[in-house]
Amino acid sequence: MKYLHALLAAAMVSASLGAVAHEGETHPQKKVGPVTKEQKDWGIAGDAKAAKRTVELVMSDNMRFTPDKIEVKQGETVRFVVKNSGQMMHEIVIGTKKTLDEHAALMMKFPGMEHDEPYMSHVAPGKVGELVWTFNRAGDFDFACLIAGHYQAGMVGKIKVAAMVANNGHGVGHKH
Ligand SMILES: [Cu+2]
Repeated sequence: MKYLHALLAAAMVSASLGAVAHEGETHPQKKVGPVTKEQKDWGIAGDAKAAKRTVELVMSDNMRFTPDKIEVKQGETVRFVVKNSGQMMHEIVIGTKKTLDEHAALMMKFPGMEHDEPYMSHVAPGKVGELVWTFNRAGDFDFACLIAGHYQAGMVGKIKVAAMVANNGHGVGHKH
């Protein structure tokens, strides 16, 4: 605060001297937490405004997602609306099989571990959670509930991201 006051005072002094060169500097922009958009192998955090498609999922105490298979096109931003129909906490975490395996192992070791990233949503019983994700990379990905024991009980699903078709036929990976 002291620093800010000093800044403002300095700004006012220079303003009164008619020497304000950079107006913006008198209003230091506070960083208001939009999520950091970090490119992951399975995509990047999306903007709700850009989401043209909503996928509804249900998580239940029988350790299943419904549906458990989702197909999207590369570049598509999807808004996931995730309902927890059970009596216990569930979550959805998107990733690759490898990252989810690793993360699940950590959750078994540290069940109380707090985690929160733009590619996951924790949903209390009876509640609905949301997450918006842009699938800008093609491939086969997974989503899972990583709460200790749930992943191991098979609470997983698949996301297939179909590669964008290139006009000239080049630059598209081989099909499996
Ligand atoms: Cu669960």
